[in-house]
Amino acid sequence: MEKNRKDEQLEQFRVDDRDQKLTTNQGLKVTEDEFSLKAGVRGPTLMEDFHFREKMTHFDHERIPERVVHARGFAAHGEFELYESMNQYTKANFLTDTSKKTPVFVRFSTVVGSRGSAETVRDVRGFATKFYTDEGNYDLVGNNMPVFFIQDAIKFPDFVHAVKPEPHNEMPQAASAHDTFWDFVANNQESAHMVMWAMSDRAIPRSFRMMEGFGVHTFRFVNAEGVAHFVKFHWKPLLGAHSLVWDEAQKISGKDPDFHRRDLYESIENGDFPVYELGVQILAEEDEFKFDFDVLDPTKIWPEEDVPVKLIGKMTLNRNVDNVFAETEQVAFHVGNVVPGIDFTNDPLLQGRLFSYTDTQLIRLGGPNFHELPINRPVCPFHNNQRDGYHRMTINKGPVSYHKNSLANNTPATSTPEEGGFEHYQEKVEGRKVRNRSDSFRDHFSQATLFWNSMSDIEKEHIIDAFSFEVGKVKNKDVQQQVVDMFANVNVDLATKVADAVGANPPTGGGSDVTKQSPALSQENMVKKPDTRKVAVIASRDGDASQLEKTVQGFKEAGLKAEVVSDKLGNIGNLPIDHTFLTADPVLFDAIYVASMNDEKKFKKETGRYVTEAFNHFKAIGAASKFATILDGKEGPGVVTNDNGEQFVAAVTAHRHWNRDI
Ligand code: HDE
Repeated sequence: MEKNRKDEQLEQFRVDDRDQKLTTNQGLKVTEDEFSLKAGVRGPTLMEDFHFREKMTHFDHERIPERVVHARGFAAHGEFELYESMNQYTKANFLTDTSKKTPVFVRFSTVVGSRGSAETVRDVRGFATKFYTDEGNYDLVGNNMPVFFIQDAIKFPDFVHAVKPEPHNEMPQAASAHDTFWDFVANNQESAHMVMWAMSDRAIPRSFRMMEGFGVHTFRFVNAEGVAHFVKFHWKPLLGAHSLVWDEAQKISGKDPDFHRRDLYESIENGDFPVYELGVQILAEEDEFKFDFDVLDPTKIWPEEDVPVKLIGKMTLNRNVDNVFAETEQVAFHVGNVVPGIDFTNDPLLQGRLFSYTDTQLIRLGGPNFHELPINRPVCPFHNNQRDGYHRMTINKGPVSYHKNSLANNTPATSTPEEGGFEHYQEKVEGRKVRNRSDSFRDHFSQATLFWNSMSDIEKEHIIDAFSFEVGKVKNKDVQQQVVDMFANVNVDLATKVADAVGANPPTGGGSDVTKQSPALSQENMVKKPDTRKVAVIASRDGDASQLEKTVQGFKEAGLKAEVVSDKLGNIGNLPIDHTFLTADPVLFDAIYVASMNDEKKFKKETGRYVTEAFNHFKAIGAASKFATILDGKEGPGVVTNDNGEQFVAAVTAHRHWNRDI
């Protein structure tokens, strides 16, 4: 693959230790790396053993603090290509020049869990993109949900303290199903809309490749004439947005805690590059007050049916990192990294984020020079009078490190906007200093109801189940009741069912007169494709090899990823067996197909287990007609017992078959 500018830059820092001599960090060749220097073979280790000291000291200091939120993440490199110039709205170079391919680095993450936690937990997912543009780094630090729990950044530490493991016993890990989170929710009703998203299927994505991304805040586009528009950013995956089911997600946490990173890593290694289209919703400044919500309120969406999403480009992730620590862990995103043509608004959540990101990176990355780390460097030159600090790498020459000066001809010099200098949008601002919130931010429930109204029946059922699980884990009865009463303001049926499930009193008030729906919010309406869906093809080593090869080939041609599962490893004809019943599990596949079986009791039992588990998770299951009895009377949508491969592929493409009596 041709190297892009970022890749070329990173190449200067790559080190390949293979076939090299082992040395100390001073370059001294080492004769021995197994035994420390001792006074006598059975004697004490000597202080002068500099090799031992250096090796151990470095090891002792290997860890840095994990991110205070979004600690568990996984990233990949890629490129962004623009479909059409957006110069009517923005002067950002990477959004106006369609001939450019802008290198990007994207880090996906969960929010709550620590760095080693499982990936398929119920949580928001981070979707942070660094665009290495010719005008500097632009970071779109978004999530897979378009709203947030709070309206003002000053509440972020409180929110995070409430959702993280409780401090007295550090439980539960990577989960919001506990008292302090729900106590926070009940006492901070602005969280209602986001909680609906968090209880929905969006919180358990099937894959990082199958989830949307949102900038959340309202930003500003500013064009060359200085005219501004409000803008919201979206990422739309070409594979559509799809989810796991909760029981499956929990089991995957045990069977493969790396499920999402493995999926992304393997897809990229296989050349199945995930693609996301960049969408923008654009609003003229004079339309700011045209809506029944405040466009600056981060707990509100702009329904796509009211403000259409215009797709303006696509991002392809096509390269895995070489080193997770150097790249994924050391990357430093900042919502304040903008380029000319993109600016902020007065969204109070956005304003607070502008402070937090640099601040946290100063401690996490150990000083003010983290911009020099290879992954964080812009691909364009950078010059200023900042000097020194821990781990400074550049050697800035000359005596001058101040502005203004004559000695260096007053350089580095500032630039006019025409020369590409960033000019803050000259928004008129006036007001009294107040600690308060605008009344236009006070409706917390209408859009939560809009979200509920927009869900299909099965998605509603999942939301009720998620509330019942989470609030069911809450020990404090008052908190449970408060949550029930709060969500009655979203929908009485929802609250009543949750009350019933957790043994609380049904709500006495509540109700909503919002009847509006936004079909774009339901994942049931998303595009569904067979591409890269994983099928476990169960086959026995003594089965018909040529038939198996044909079946697997057929699935592959349809875009599916077929992996052979059997009782033992080895080969069937020319096909290697990928997994055994033990090393894989039905929850790790999108569908199961029984190509052949033998009569051994254990084989049948294991095959039956695979089929039943997949059936219970509403997945496609199929069997060659000869082996259809293993499906044990399971029938209905998504169960294919004839030899028609196309029917099976169609059943997998449907993602899930909810009309099953389970
Ligand atoms: Fe973040 N957030 N955040 N956040 N956020 C961090 O920065 C913060 C918010 C998001 O993969 C931290 O480097 C505040 C919304 C992502 O490296 C920290 C507020 C959205 C990532 C921080 C928010 C996000 C972070 C922790 C409330 C979606 C991971 C480590 C005002 C639009 C980026 C770090 C990565 C990370 C602060 C709310 C997205 C502490 C104060 C809303 C994707 O600085």
